[in-house]
Amino acid sequence: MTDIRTLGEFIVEKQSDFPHASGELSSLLGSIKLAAKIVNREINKAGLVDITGAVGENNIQGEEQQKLDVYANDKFKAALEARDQVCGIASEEEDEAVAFHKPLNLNAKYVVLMDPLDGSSNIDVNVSVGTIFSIYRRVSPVGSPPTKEDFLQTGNQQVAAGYVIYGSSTMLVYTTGNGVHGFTYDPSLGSFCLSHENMTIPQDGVIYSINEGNYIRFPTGVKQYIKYCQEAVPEEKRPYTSRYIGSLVADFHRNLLKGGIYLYPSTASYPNGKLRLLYECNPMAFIIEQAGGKATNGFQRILDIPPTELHQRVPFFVGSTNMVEKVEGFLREYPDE
Ligand code: P6P
Repeated sequence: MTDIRTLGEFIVEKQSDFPHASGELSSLLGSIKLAAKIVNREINKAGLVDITGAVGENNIQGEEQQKLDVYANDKFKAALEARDQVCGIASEEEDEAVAFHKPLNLNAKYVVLMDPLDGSSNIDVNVSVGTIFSIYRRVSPVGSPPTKEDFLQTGNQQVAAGYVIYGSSTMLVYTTGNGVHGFTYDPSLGSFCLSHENMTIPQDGVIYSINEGNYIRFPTGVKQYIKYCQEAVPEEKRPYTSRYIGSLVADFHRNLLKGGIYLYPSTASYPNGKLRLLYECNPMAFIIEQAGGKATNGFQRILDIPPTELHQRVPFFVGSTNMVEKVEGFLREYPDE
């Protein structure tokens, strides 16, 4: 008897941890698992088929849409609609929220917000990319289409969140509020197998991830933090190291395993930060808190920020608690007018 525990088995096993578990959330997570396998297959072929070029269109972010962006969005959307647990989705690749209209979907309890392929500009250079998802119970009455309020819920209302990292191996990491669990895809089995149960992030770390090319317009507190990391510490060899992949999921995942902090503060190009609150920061914040870490906008817990619009951006500091609190200290000590 092997000790392999697949994602499907684990979800069902843990179903009793989830209040009012009726199997619907388990089935919803199963649809995400299916779409992840399909997207993983295409990403692995990306270098071989003409699917990595831009489609010549821009998404609402003004970013050139890569074919795989669109492909991933379509596959996750279709998988979520097919399983009848979701009444609608919001996505980085969709200007507006998308309501599902089949009768079974109208009676569904959940909405899903996602970045179907984060870091997609890295695809053509074979750098890891990821899918990020966030799940809420709808607040509007079942039997009707979802409303804006269903999608603009505060992050602390999430019932589940997770990401898929398409890297040297493909992993799915998720939480339903009972710890963080990681599953590694085994293509020979076609299954995600439990590889990292109860993931926790070290309280401290030596890795900081930030695009220092934006340094000139960083908040003073962030500049002070970088200086703190780089200062030679006489009694110690240089304790910190800078690691920035340019793909949130990849930087986040490494820091979750090893300890570290990812910083995307306000910059000249992104005065409110670049990352989106609803489908990047909130899910990653839920995961990191469940793993014992911290996520703020520099002054406020990410999960407590009330959303105002679907694609809003926030400054984002996420990772080992001691490191995030160090940055918060510098931001308080060196306030910018
Ligand atoms: P920059 C990818 O577009 C992304 O949203 C994150 O995955 C990544 O960490 C960040 O933006 C990279 O942004 O401005 O450093 O290229």
